[in-house]
Amino acid sequence: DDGYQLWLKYEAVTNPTIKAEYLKYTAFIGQPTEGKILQSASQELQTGLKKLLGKTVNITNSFGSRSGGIVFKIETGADSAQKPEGYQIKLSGGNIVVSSKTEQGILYGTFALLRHMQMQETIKGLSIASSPKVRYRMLNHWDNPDGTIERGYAGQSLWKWYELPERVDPRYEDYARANASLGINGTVLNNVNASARFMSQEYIVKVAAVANVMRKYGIKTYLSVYFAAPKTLGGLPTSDPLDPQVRAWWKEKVAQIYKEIPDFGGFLVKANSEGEPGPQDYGRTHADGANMLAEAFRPYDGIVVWRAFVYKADPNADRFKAAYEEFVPLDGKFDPKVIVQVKNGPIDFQPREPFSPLFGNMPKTPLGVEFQITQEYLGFATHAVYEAPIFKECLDSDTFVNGSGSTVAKVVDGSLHGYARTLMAGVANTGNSRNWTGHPLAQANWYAFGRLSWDHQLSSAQIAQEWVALTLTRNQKAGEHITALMLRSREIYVDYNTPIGLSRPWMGVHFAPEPWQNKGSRPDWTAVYYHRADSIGLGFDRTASGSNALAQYRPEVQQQWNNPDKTPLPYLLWFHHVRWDQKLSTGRSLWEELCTRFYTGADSVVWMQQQWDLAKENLDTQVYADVAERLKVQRREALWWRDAWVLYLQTFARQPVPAGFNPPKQTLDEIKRSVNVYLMR
Ligand code: BDP
Repeated sequence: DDGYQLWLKYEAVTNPTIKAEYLKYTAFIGQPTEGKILQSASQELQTGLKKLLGKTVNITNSFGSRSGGIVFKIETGADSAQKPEGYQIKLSGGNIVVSSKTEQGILYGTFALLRHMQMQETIKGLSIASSPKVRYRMLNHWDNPDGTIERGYAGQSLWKWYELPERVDPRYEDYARANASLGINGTVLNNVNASARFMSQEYIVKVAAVANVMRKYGIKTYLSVYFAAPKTLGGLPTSDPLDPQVRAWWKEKVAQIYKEIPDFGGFLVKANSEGEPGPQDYGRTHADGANMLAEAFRPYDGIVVWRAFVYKADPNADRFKAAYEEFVPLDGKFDPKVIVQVKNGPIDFQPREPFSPLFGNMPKTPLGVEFQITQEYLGFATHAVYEAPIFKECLDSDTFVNGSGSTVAKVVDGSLHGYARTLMAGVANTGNSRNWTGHPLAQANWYAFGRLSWDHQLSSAQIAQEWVALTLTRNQKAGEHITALMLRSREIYVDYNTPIGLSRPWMGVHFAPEPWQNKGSRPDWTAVYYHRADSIGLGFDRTASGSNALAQYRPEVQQQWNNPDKTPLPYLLWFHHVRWDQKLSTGRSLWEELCTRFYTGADSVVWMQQQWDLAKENLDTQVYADVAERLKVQRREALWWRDAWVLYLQTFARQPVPAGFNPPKQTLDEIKRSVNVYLMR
């Protein structure tokens, strides 16, 4: 198994009773109209049934009152309370009926039915109904026009711009199938650090060729835009959003795009962030910039997704507070076609962050959440980190804006503030590696993001079990070992990487341990800015005695985190500068607790290896070997992280490694040298 099929392997059904049940409904596939998306659904069903049951089932338009088949039914408005993309699957008139108000809903229902069959579940009394909780369920590709991927660890970009539009790689269709099977309905093809070339006619026709494939699977295509394109591409003297010429240029541009891509999704914008141009270059606000683009979309269905990932190079500021400070004053000022996209945490996709204080504090502006699926800070493609618990931790966090139970999920799905447009975005981890994601287990993160974007109430465990059964093995015991490994993997990673609320958004490669890094072109691009280690202690004081970032949260949230004695350990160093000898709730001092985490975290990778080995007999040999080898790398790198942190922090704490743990064999200088190798050109 080379991993190419992802969770769409459709392995033959082995349970004879179940197989007999399914076979009763294989006389035909009833597809009532010729719609393109319905055709995709029929084809997928035909492919799936052939592999699951070994039988080719014919697709027919004229099935009248025949029974014994699987039938698609488009419901007319009145007879269903479902959202347009929702579906129902039930037994009726001797058929399995998949119904929805839209073709897209039928496609999602078809994938749900196939999932049900892959899991070998009975269809007696079958009745499944499901609707997406969020409207825009989107992948963000950070893919560059030259084929590289920013923070991508699975090879080169899937999009072959130099071959398009004439040659359309068949892989685009498999990409679309995989996403549609999860309910993902949008994809942004290019990096948020955008190239203006995507706004040229040359590239628009290339994008249109990709969009033609996506459309068959209900996926809309979006582009990231370079805010200064009116100047660089259009030759205008300015890109000022209030300049009439600039506004006219964007209107014209959007019209040009819709000519080639009638269902174009919209724009994603990173502006005035990390050196990207934006409205502030002209003394205008984020709202001015976003609203100008929204105006260009007025005649169309498309939207503008404006990112809130901003922080200024101010040596005295706490980067944590930046997005809130810039965006909260703009609440209510955005055009209804704008969604503001907020990273899950206030800084930058760390292994653990508190939820962003923007959630709940912009009741008049639809806020979408942005998760990072690609493992920029999670060990690239060599560490196994199952991310559903990271996504869930944010979604389940209580903002308390409208009293208790005001979770981030309720902000994002619109139920708290009544947003009409709701969005969940994930920065993709795909590339042209044969198995799509580099690390075979990283496929589960794409899967989990997609499933949660449809239904954020699914549990991490349920999603893991599902993914394992569809992708790796249906053997129950083996599945239990693998899901156990997956479910603990994030905490294990945090323990050896950033325990007790440490963070690590330093420069360099985001791969190697560099807690000593103290030089950068700005203070918040150093490691020492974040951990604040000194002879007294460790951590960033964000209470009133420090940056007071905590004040951006509701009082109930502040209460959870403002007292260092009561702050849960996972968040402690996010909010407090704690003395090395301070006794923690575990009975250990901060220094002892840190060492304990670093050591047990790194040693737990051995436990992960054992779990994987216990599943060996029930795994494909190629997949087994690939993951086993990557776990060896992970073990080596976990020790590297442990030793780097322990030796570096020891220079401040000036205490021995606690009894029971073997002090690192290498010196700090030796580790620094090994890290520097990764930074050489
Ligand atoms: C950071 C990445 C950087 C991205 C940036 C962003 O290091 O490559 O461009 O986020 O989200 O995590 O814009």
